[in-house]
Formats: sequence, structure tokens, C-alpha cells
Amino acid sequence: MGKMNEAPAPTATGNLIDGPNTQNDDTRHPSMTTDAQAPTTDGFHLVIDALKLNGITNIYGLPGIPITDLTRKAQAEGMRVISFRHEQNAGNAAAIAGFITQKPGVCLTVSAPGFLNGLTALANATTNCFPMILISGSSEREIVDLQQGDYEEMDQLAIAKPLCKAAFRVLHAEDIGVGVARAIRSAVSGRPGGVYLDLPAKLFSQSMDAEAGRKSLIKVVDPAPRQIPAPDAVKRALDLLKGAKRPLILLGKGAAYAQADADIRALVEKTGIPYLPMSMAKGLLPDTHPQSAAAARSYVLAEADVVMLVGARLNWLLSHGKGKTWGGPKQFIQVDISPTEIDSNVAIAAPVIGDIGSCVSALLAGIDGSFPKPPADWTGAIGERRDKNLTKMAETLAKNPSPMNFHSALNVVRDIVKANPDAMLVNEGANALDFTRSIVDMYKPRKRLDVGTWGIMGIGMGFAVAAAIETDLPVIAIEGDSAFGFSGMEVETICRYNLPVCVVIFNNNGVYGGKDVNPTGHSDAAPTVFVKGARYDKLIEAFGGVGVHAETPAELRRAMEEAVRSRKPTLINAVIDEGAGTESGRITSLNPQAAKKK
Ligand code: ADP
Ligand code: TPW
Repeated sequence: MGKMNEAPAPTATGNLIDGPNTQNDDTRHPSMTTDAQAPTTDGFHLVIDALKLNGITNIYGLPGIPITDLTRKAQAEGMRVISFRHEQNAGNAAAIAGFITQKPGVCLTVSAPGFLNGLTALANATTNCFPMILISGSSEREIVDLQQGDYEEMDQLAIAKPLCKAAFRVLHAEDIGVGVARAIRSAVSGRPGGVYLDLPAKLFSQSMDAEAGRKSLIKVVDPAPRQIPAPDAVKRALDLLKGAKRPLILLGKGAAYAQADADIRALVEKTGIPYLPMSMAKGLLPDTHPQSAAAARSYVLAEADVVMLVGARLNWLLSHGKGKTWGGPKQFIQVDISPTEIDSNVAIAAPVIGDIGSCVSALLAGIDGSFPKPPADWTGAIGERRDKNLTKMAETLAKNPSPMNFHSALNVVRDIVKANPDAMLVNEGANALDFTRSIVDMYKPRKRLDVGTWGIMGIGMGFAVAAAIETDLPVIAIEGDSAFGFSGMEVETICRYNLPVCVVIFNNNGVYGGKDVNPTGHSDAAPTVFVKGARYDKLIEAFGGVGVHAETPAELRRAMEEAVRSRKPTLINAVIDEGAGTESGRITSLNPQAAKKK
């Protein structure tokens, strides 16, 4: 391993600094005395080389001390550096890049405040099982640890630790390779999640012998090793499934992440079992698939006797697997990579632990022509309910009220997505989220990106940027007006990189709607109400994008069609009836209301 020194950042543009280096005159550093002419490298270049060596080509970040030069040099070295206006959006972009690609998305931030701004995204990535690495510059260890008041002083490693899967700090340039390798493995192996990598300012300017530096890097072999399920676990699951009278398969975003699309589809189709997709698993099979039970969701959850969860947790989104939603007694099969997920809410009769690709293919191997089809009275009852609900939905969608409501606007979005099934759909808000999820059919896997496990607002523009960067496909972001506000400044980023993003703001004048009034009669607006009739379309025009104000479905349709066709950054201000939504959308029951009587 080569020795290093702490020379100032070299001025070279390449990662190998050839020939005489003026900084090498410093004879305090033994490496320089042995061979003053030897090419050197430095911390900046080792970080870049380590990432590139592992196939990481994009960085989502925001420059400043001490990582400004890292962003510059990364760009000079051919990486794509996407510079944001706020770190939370860069972090969200990195997280969803991880979900889309199975490679850890990298977010790069400055010390303390930048780091903290990125931390929400890191925690959210961990919660959602998205692989990401938050790389943050940090201040001088000696000063930080003695709390002597350094520039942007903060013990970032300690703060990040409880919010991610793993946290590492690299103090020596020769350890950068190991640090990056450990970060990658931690992010993508087992249950994916967020990782923090702390790089103190001094590290970047450490220089070392270039050849030794190159040798210190690690190309991670098999970063997310397959985890093969035990044959007896697979048999137990199949036996349970075979004996079911009213079986149901529930697909979660883990199943979408796993990229085992063909096998998952084969599992559903070969067994003939009805399935329900969780929100980000929509499109794993087309939502129009005859076995989809989405339009009979409450019926199947209540009535099923055996439920096979594939990459979905029995958390609040599934009412913890118990209570009224789940009706009568039932038995669960759970396919998941995390053994400790099992029994976290209710007893799991048949856990199948392994990666979803391996588990589903093992299950498939045990399903032949003799596998019993689900009883016709079960599939028939689901079909009846589904058809009734779809007919009802079609009637609602066909109405054309003025102003638009969520249904009439989403009827347009539904058509646009149907005509462009490859487009990526980003979605946040309350009503804007819930109605979009239930009305807009998805046709392909990993196209729907949304607020995930936390129901977090603010993912919108970060997700949209990363979706465009990672796939080069058109992106449609359906945003509540409140939701949009959390990341709205990134429309500049969208315009700057000329991304094919069409943002549609469902503008109903506030959080959930715009009808609340201040009961005191004071001129302050009610807490949930925004400026009425705001023109969000003007925002994007400030940066050269296309702004459209749409008051009718026809106007919305025209604008969306043009946005997808032209691939120009577009923001459509879709005016929605301010009374059309409900408080908290579909999760009103979780909203504590003041108990105090007048
Ligand atoms: P949803 O919100 O769609 O219900 P969750 O985020 O609750 O989904 O659950 C995703 C589950 O998928 C997690 O328990 C996670 O451990 C699991 N998971 C993620 N990736 C894989 C994989 N490659 N193989 C197996 N399980 C996975
Ligand atoms: C980080 C709480 C949930 S939904 C929502 C808020 C503020 C906005 C709803 O209004 P919007 O949608 O977007 O206009 P619509 O269609 O109902 O009118 N802070 C964070 N996350 C959450 N979830 C909240 C606050 C919330």
C-alpha cells in the first residue's frame, strides 16, 4: 500500500498526475523522497475512480466546501453530475435511481447543513428498501471531536447511523476503495437500503502513489448475492397454496425492485391465483390483467384464506395483516429477503426467505400441470365485483364537471399513460396520490414511483429528475399543489438539464383542498389554504420551460400530449375544484381530530 501525504489539491485534470509535481517538493512526506517523479493520485480522484470502477456513473448532489472540486472533477472524468437546488431532492433522486437500477444511487452533499438536508432522503430510502449512498464531506475530525467550533461542525457519522443500514468514515486515501466497496455492498445486499459514507475534507487532498492508489480500489464482485430459499420452505409454501380455497398473491415494491418480472408474471399466470399490486408494484403485470383483483381490493383482503406476500410488508399500508380489513382467519406465505421481517405483525405460516428472483423461480419449479386452479366460485366472485366497480368507475370518469375534479382530470392522465406505457409516472399528494393510484392503470414494471412507505411529501421533482436521467424516457409527475411545493424549485434543474419531464399540478388551492376558513375572521388564511388561483405554470417559464394553464380536460389533454411528444420541460397548472378532495385522502382514519367539544 502506498504512503500518502496531505498536499493541497493537485491541479491536474486527469486521475494520474504525471511528471514533476510542485507539491512533491515537500520532503516531510516519505513517499516523495523515495521517488519524486512517480505519478500520484489524490482523494478526489480515488473516490471518482472507485465509483466508476463499480459502474456508478451518476452523482446527484449540490456543491460547496469541501466537495466542490469533487463535483467538477467527477464531471471532467466523464461522470454525470446532476446539480440540484436542495440536497433533499438530490437525495430523493439518488434513492429512486437505486430502485430503478438496482445500483446504489449516489447523493453528494456538503458538511452539516447539506448533510442534514440529504438525511431525510437517506432515511426514506432505508425505510423503503431503496439502495442509496449518501456521501457527505465533513469537517476536521480533530476539531469536531473536541467540539471546538469548526466550519460546519457536526458529528455526522453518529447522526446518520440510526437512519441507515450502515455508516462508514474514511480517513486515509488508501482506504477509499474499501470504503466505497463496503458502502456498495451494504446498500444492495440483503434488504437494500441507505448507506452513509463520511469523507472528511482533508481526505480529498491527500495524495498517494498512483499505482498504489489504483491497486487499493476494489471492484465489488457479486454485490447483491443471490439468496437461494431452502427447499423445505418452498415446499411448505406450495403445500399451503395448493390447499387454499381462496388464495391471493400480494405483490409489493420489493417484487418490482427484484427485476424478476417474467417469473413473477409466470407465477401468477401458471397458478391462476388472483393478485393485488401494492402501489409501486403496479405494472409488474399490466393493471388490465384479468387476474388483477385491484378493483375488488377490500373483498379479496377480507375473504382470502391463504395470502402469499411477495416483497411486501404487513405494515400500516396493509393494516398490519389484521383487523376488519383482513376479515376472517387466514394464513400467510411471505417471500422476502429479510428473515426478521417474518412474524413482525402476525404469524407467518410459511416464510420463504431469499431473493425474490430465486424464490419465485423455486416456487415455479414446483408448479406443474397438476397444480390446482383456484376454485371458480372464488375467481368468479372477484370478477363480478371487479366488473361492477369498473363500470361504476367508468361512469364517474366520463363526467365533465366544471371546474375539473380529480376524476375528470385523471381520466386524461389515464389515457396519456395508456398511450405511452413506457413513460415513468411520479406521483405525490393526498387526493392527487390516492385517485391517481386507483384510476391510472400501469402497464409495465417499475414505472410508478411514489411516496412509498412513509407517505412522504417532497419526492416529486427529485424522483422525476432521476427517472429521466436513468431511463431517458418521458416522465409524467402528477402532483398535489402542496406536494409540489416541497421540491418545486427543481423545475429549474429540470429545465437546466432539458429533461423530458411533464409536471401536472392538481391545483386545488391548498393541502387537501382550499375551502377551510380562519374561524377567527382574521385575515390570515386557514393553515391548509394557499394563495387562491395560483399560476404555477409561470414558475417554469422563468427558466425557459413550457408553462400551460389548463381548466378543462381538453386543455389538459392537449398540453400533456404535446409535452410527451416534444420532450420539453413542461409544467401544467391543472385547476381542480377546491372542494373535490377529502382531508388526508384515503387515510382519513389515521388523522386524529380534536376531541374537545365546544
Ligand atoms: P410495499 O410498500 O409495496 O408493500 P414494502 O416496502 O413494504 O413494499 O416491502 C418490500 C419488501 O421487499 C421488504 O420487506 C424487503 O425486505 C423486500 N425485498 C426488497 N428487495 C428484495 C429482493 N430482491 N428479494 C426479496 N425481498 C426483497
Ligand atoms: C414531509 C403531510 C400529507 S399529504 C399532504 C401533506 C402536507 C399534502 C396534500 O395536499 P396536496 O394534495 O399535495 O395539495 P391534494 O390532492 O390532497 O390536494 N410533510 C411531509 N410529508 C407528509 N406526508 C406531510 C407533511 C401531508
